[in-house]
Order: sequence, then C-alpha cells, then structure tokens
Amino acid sequence: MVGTPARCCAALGALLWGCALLGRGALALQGGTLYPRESPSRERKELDGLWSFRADLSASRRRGFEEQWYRRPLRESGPTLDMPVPSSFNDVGQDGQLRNFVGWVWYEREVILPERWTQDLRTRVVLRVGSAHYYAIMWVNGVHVAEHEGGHLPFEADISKLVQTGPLSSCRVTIAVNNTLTPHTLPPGTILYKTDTSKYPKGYFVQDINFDFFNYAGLHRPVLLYTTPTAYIDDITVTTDVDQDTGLVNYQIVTQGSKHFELEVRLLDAEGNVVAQGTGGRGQLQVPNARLWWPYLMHKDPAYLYSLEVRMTAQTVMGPMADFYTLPVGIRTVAVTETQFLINGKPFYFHGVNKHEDSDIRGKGFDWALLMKDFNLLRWLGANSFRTSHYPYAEEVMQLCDRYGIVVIDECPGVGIVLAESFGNQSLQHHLQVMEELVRRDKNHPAVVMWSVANEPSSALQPAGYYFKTVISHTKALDPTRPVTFVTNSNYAADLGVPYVDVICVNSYYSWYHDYGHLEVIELQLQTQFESWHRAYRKPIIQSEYGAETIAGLHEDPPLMFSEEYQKSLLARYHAVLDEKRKEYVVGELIWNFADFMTNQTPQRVLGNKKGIFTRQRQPKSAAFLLRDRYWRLANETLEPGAGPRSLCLQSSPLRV
Ligand code: GCB
Repeated sequence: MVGTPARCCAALGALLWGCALLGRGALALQGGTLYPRESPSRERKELDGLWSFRADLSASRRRGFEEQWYRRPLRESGPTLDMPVPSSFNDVGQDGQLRNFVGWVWYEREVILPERWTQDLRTRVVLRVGSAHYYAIMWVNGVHVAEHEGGHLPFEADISKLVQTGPLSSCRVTIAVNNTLTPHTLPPGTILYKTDTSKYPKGYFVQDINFDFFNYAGLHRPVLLYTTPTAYIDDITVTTDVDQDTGLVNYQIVTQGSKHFELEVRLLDAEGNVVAQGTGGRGQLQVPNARLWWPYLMHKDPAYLYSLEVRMTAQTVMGPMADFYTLPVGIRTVAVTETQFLINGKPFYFHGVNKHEDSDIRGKGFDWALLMKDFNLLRWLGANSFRTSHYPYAEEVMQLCDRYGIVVIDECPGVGIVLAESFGNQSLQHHLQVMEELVRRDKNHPAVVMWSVANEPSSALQPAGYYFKTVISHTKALDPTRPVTFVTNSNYAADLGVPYVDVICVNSYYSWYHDYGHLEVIELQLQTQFESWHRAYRKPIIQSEYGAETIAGLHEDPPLMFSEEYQKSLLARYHAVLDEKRKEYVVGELIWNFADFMTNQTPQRVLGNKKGIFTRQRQPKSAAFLLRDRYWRLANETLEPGAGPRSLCLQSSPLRV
C-alpha cells in the first residue's frame, strides 16, 4: 500500500494538474508484473463492464479530493454516469464537454468477492489495472492503495489486508484518472492558459500536445482481481540462445513470501511433452533439436511456443503452500550487423505497419473483436511486423504477436519530446522508469525484437545527446539481449541521438509534407536519405514511416493529393528505392499507417489522420491491395526454395485460422 488518504490529499492540495507527479507512483511498481494467468494456485476475476463515473467539472478540478469522493459510494457525492471499462470515456457520450475534458475523472465499481478470498489468510488478493491514462490514484473501500504515472503500462496493489478484515465480502474500487500532460510526462504536453479576457472566458485553458493522435483517456485496458498464495512466484525472466541444434533457455525466478522454498521448472513442447527440466531460482535448460520461434512467413512452421511451467513449494508459518505459473517461451536469437537484422542467424526484412490503438466509440479501449480483426488483416496483408507507435500496446496484443509470429518493435510513449524542458532531469528520470516498466512487462515476448525509446524527438537539440545516450544505455542494461533504437526525422548530420542506436529508424514524408504534389522527386530524395545515413553510421536502416493522407473513395487520375491513386503512386515510388536499398543495408519498411485514426482537430486533419491503408472501420483502400501484393512477394523471396510454404504464400487466402 502506498501512503494514506491524508498524505495523498496534502500532495494534491499543491497542484491542479497531473497530481503530484513526484515519482510516488514508483512505489506501486515494486516486484514483477507477470501477466495474471489462471493456474491451479491462481484465480482471476475480471471487473470489465459498467462502472460508475464522474468527471470533476469544478474549475479547480479538485473537488473530488476536497470532498473525498473515494470515502463513500460515488453516487452519494453527486450524479454519476454509467461508463464502460475498458474504453476511453471521450466518445461514449453525447456530451462535447466530456469529449475534450482535461482533468480528473472518477471511476467506481463494487465487487463481490468469493468467500475464500476474504477468509483464507493464505490467499493474496491483487487488484490490477492494465492501463489508466494518464495518472491514476486507486482506493479500496476508501483506503489509498496505489498511484501510477503513465497511461500505457499496468500497475497493481496487494489488497489482501483490506478485504480480509472481517465478514465483509464486497469491496469498493475507486480509481481517479487525470489525463493532463505536462512537459515532464510521457508523452509530454502543455496546459496553455488563455488569459485575454476579450477572447476567452475566465480560467480558459487548452491542452497543447506535440503528437498526432487524440489524447484519449480513461481505463483503457482490463481491470481485474487475481489471487496467488501468500508465498508466490513474483517474476520470471527468460532469455534464449541457440547452439547448433540445441535451444538454450536461461531462466531466472524471483519469489516472495517465504525464505524456505523450492522451485521446479519444466519446459513442455506444444504437444505437452516435457523436453527439459531444472530446479532452483536460476538455470539453463537445454533443448535438443529445438524448434525455433520464427516470424510469420519466414518459415513453414512459424511462432513455435514452448511452455515453461514453474512450480514453487514453500514452507510458511501458515503451513505448506504451492504456486504455479506457466509462461509461453519462444526460442530465438536476435542480432544486428552493419547491414542486417538477423533472427535465428538469418536476415530478417521488416515488411509491416505502424499501428495505433484506436477505433470508433471506444477510442483506445481494449476490444477483442477489434484485435482479432486487426490480426486477421495483418496476416491477410502478409505483414510480418509492426511498431507499437507511439506507446506500449495491451499485453494481449503482445501475446497474439508471439502466437502468430508478428515481430514487434516495442515503443515507449516517448512521442512529442520537442521542448527543451522535456530533456531535463525530471523528464529523463521518468523516461528511465518507463523503460524499466516496459522491459519488465514485455521482456519475455519472443515477438519483441527491438525496443524503441522515442518517436521523432528534437534530437538535434543540444541536450538530446546526453539524454538518448542515458536512456538507451539504461535500456540495454535492463535487457542486453535486444537492440535499441529511437525513430528519427532529424537531419543525419545534426542528429545527436542516433550515434547510440543499433538500428537507424527514419521517418520521411517526401512528396507529402515536402514538395507536396511532386511525386517525381521521391526516388532521388529517398536515395539521398538512405545513402547519407548509411555513409555516416554504417548501421542497418528501417524506413519506419512513409505515407500519404488518403480519403477512402476519392479518386483522381493522374493522381492528386488525398486521392487513393496518389497514395498508391507515392508508395510505389518508395518501393522502387526500397527494392534497391534492401539489397544493401535497408532492413525494413513500415507503412504509416495501418488504419485511419483520430487526432486533435486541426486544419490539416479531416476527422483524424487518414494515412491508413485501411479506414478506421478496417475497410481496405486501394493501397492495401498494392501493399498486399508486395508483402507476399517479399515473403516469398525469403522462404527457402523447397520449404513448401511458397505455395501457401501465394494462395489468395493463405491463413490457417
Ligand atoms: C509522423 C509521426 C506520426 C504522424 C505522421 C503524420 O512523422 O511520427 O505520429 O501521425 O507523421 O501523419 O503526420
């Protein structure tokens, strides 16, 4: 538990926006963040559904704290709305004020707990939030249990003591969420007060941001309760290697709750046969004739997963206990040379997309149907990879990537770092903490092959060199097994961060933001871009964004901007150069963007960003078919002759769902 209500309110008294932002959230981060899975020793209870909700519309946005709304059921302190969880709150209602609301919103849910959870003192009950954007404070039965900064990573609180105090079998979960962004949050933002009273009412302010997606807010991912025994497996770290035909699985296990325990680990293949076993908190399992985890379309049997079963048996003052946790494990290696990105020692070419977590009504709210649609589209397209532009995606997304062999560049929310004050120590410390949380959450996913610490920062600013050197070396220390990058749009000669990356990821929008309307300049400009970067750094390069705004159904030939023809021509011209350079040192291309997505309202955006090859409703524009032909052709080149799946790749419906 973190702090007391009294402390919490004292801290809140001093601020209007973004709560304390004093790193107190770090207290909620101790320990591992293993995804809550059911096992013979663990249960789950999902709290998805309708929650009570209220936006604090008071001028100070602090009324909820002043009146201590968390102390009593929310309905007793004023009117409430029904709000779905998970979902952004912005687009659910008919109220324009809520869509653009900035400040604290309050969520509350009463939960009935199984009797065993409240009576059995050998049970540990944990409350876990998948994502609350941006700053969250959580209470159970009016008691402050956790605080977390950052909208895209999970946090949790052990609430056993609170729910095991008496015969009560219900608990009231209250979560206050603040979407305010400041120069020191990730992503950063600024609150602009408009003080000219001839133009704006008193107290008028807007949230300013330097990134191109709508700052959706709320409880975006599942909230759940889960149990473990009080002596439990807290964290598992797996790294893998390959020695000829033998797969090496290195494991490290952290436990809590007892000093007297034993650990047994077993590695099972997909048919459930035990292929290796060991004991103790760390060790190496050797798997003869290992089946490797290969990316989708790189092998006839991609995404092979083993299961690592961990069993802890402990002696405690309350008697013997056992905890079980099963982790999917893919055996694969990743390496980078001056010109190549290697997976399992073979050159891998990223032909994929950039995505957003974004859809109608639910905004950034997690949704299984949308997720499956997106994965089906990715596989239809022949995409073998995506970047989690511009923040970590839901854990369930990463699990599907493991399962389908979709390779991931895992990006933190470091987008829009453009102001000098966002390169200071406060921002840097928070950025380091976010990388810790991200690596802790995603380190065991075979699909994750590279970390991206930022997108398009002002990396030519003087402090950027030290800043990125520090963030990147910290990330490498957290995870020495994966390359690290950030995505740049700076000039190659001025960029101070790129010296520290393993792979250069470059965004460019030739013939869109520059020389717009002039498709004929693309080839020359793109060649110059690649040659300049490679000459300067001798590192592999990924074209991490390129694209054109396209209104579905708008046709113009010869191509004019915003038409489907223009998007196709622009892409095709990029592809001509990519086809030359991928023979040398270009190791990937990621289209901007998979689907249209919502942004702030600006004169440049027509109901959001329309650079998707699919509409926001996931219907294809013409460019989707162009890209599909290309990706399947690229995949077909990669497959070894005689490997069989060439024909699989050429089938019009190549999916085995
Ligand atoms: C970029 C950004 C991305 C934008 C995109 C665009 O360079 O990385 O977030 O949405 O350009 O469409 O302008």
